[in-house]
Amino acid sequence: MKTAILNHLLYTVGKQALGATARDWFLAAAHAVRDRVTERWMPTLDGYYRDDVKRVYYLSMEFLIGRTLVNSLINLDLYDTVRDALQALGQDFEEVAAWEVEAALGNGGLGRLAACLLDSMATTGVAGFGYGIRYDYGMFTQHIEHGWQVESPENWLRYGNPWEFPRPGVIFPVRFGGRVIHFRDSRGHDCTQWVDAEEVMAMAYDIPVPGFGGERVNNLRLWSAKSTREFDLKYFNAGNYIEAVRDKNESETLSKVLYPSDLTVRGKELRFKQEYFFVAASIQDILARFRKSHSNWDRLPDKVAIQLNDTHPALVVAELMRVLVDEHRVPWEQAWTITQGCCAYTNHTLLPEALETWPVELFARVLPRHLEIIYQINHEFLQGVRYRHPGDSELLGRVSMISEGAEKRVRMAHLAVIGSHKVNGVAAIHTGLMKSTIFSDFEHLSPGKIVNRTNGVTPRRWLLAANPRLSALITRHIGAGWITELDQLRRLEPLADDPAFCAEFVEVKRANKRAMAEMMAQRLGIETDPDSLFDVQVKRIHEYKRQLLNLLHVVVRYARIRANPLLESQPRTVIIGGKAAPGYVLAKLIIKLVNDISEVVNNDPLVGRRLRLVFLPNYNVSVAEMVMPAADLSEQISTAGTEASGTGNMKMAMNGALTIGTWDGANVEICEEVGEENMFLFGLTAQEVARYRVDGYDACARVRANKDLAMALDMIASGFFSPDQPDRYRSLIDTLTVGGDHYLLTADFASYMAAQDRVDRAYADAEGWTRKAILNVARMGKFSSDRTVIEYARDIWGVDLGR
Ligand code: 26W
Repeated sequence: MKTAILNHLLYTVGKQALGATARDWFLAAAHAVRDRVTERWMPTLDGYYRDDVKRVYYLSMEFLIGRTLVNSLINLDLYDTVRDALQALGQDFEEVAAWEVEAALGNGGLGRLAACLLDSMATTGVAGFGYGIRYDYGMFTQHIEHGWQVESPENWLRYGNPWEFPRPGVIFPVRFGGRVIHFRDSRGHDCTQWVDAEEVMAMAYDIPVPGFGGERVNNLRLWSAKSTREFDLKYFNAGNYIEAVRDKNESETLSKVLYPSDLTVRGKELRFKQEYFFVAASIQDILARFRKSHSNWDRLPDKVAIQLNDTHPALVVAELMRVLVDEHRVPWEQAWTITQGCCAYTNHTLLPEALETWPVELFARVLPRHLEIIYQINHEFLQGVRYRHPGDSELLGRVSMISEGAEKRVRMAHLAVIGSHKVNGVAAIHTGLMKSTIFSDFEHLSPGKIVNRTNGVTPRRWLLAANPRLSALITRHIGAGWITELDQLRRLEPLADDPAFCAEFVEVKRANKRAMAEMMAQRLGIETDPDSLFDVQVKRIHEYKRQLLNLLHVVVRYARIRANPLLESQPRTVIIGGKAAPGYVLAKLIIKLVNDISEVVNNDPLVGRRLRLVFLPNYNVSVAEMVMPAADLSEQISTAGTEASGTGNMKMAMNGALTIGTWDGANVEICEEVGEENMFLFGLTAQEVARYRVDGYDACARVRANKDLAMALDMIASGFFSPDQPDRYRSLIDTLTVGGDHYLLTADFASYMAAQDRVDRAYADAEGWTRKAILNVARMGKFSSDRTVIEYARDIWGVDLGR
């Protein structure tokens, strides 16, 4: 390994040991590791050809991979080897590893789930291929200036990406615009052609994805936009060199940047083009691979499963139809059976503002042929509905793929549902709500199509790699089988009553908290007490996730200390982290509020060690890897019925945090596993929330009726935390009162405060808390993404894993 690293330092990086920077050492080590990954990658792909296996294609606009070095070392069992080799070369492993820039090609939950599923496919034995976009700029870096979020672009490829293989030979044209012509060919067949379109090229970059144990290495293929040769020549021949290069730039903007907003990207033509860009390239690649060993199109669903990660790749349905019908002359009916047989769609959100629709006008301009195909699919679908439900014209309007109104729009979710053989939600409650709300008509029309696949997270990254202290402790007591069979953690249960084990467990948590406290002191200049309760809420900033509810608790706690300076109070460190979409004004205001409150609280000598509030800047995968193992309390407090699943809830519980949460998303199933006595659940149920919304309720009356709530809101609204601009939070607080409090913070407030009191009391009983924390770890087996993948494989992908 030493020689391998030195060789790469010299021949790949072009440096000598003398004068090599830590980054040079990182690159050299990464290449040495990549060699080992590559050796296992080729045989894996060869084996897939040889055995003609069914391939699973996971299409996602986002892959939030994070850093790769440590994960590869762990999956290949090379961690000690490389650490020792670097040591022998005079380098500190952790310092070198810290130079890796993470691949942040995603916003949050949806992108991170895609990365966890890739790891689990490679580990459990699925021939799984990711397809996505190689954004030049991934998720922005968040800086805090005067308490406000400031975004800066992250040029993550500046020093090269050692994990990727550019494939200049794998390049496909993708067309936009033009028009459609219909004609009859010499044999009298009706034909359709899409002509006069502009062309952009999609070039492949491959990233190997090693499974745990290193036997199998799958592939993640990301597309990058390149201008076409013809494009250049057209202008060049006209003598306009500068124009040619300008246009070249423009066509390459397609893969320039990730839209940094989950939930809404309204009317952004570039985003629409990005979606088609990666869909069209992926379909060409998938079909070319199929055609190497098959000639019968009917066999496609036996060999190809295409999973749509939300509706962002839903154009697959229309594109696959277009290619089969227009280019390969497959009869329409047959093409439709094939398309439905291949596709399945995962829904990740119920929020109406997040359901993608695109104006028909935009379709007509950018993808005219696809619009025709969508109309045709819709026509046939509605005919079937009309036949089964004669006279129900309202039903037709509700299920149509086109929403009528001032502006006609294509409903991408309906395209995805109708074009798929299975549709899934990501937690039991979420799937139930899909069936009873947004997709209730489809549930009646095709019972059994909508199924649940509860999310999971990979225990390799989120326990083994992120929390080496806890994983060593676990392995010492129950062996290493849990790494690939997480249910084995159950064997820890009896140890919850073993004082020696408990003592070790406490020591692990304390060490993780100390490391976290050091980081906060170093990077943020905030001193925190590692013996205080670490209360953590890390996730995107959203009204529905209710970071504001968390802040109300902090304010009440602070006010109580001020009102009674001698009050005994369980010391707390409240940590909040997350990015706001750049255009989401209220979310950015919430970040400023965290910082304003923390400024006051952390500098108030009256408070002493009893309370700290920390905003953790630039929350990303690497930060998460440090935070998850240090959390005591996991805040999962979304309005019931709004968080599809959540996955941070799983990561924290797996690392021994107790959850304070609502009856939402996967919290419900975590409760089923770990037991309600080991969590702090509170608040309205999804049914109650729905009833409140129908009946309407008086938020202002709620505020008047609760002194703590009224006081906290008044302190914030009157400028107590923002003396430099007393009305800064007026608009934010108004959303909770005169604004109607859509996310029901005032309705859940009292119940949340009561749950926080239970937390304090439970934490005061150190032994009782430790027991609960151990039982949380022991009972999280269900939430391995290996289980999730196995469930998808069985009857969505039709892949036999021999289990
Ligand atoms: C159109 C722009 C856009 C971008 C992303 C719309 C919607 C999204 C995602 C659906 C947002 C997202 O990340 N959803 C999260 O998915 C996770 C994985 O299933 C769940 O755990 C989270 O609860 C859900 O919010």
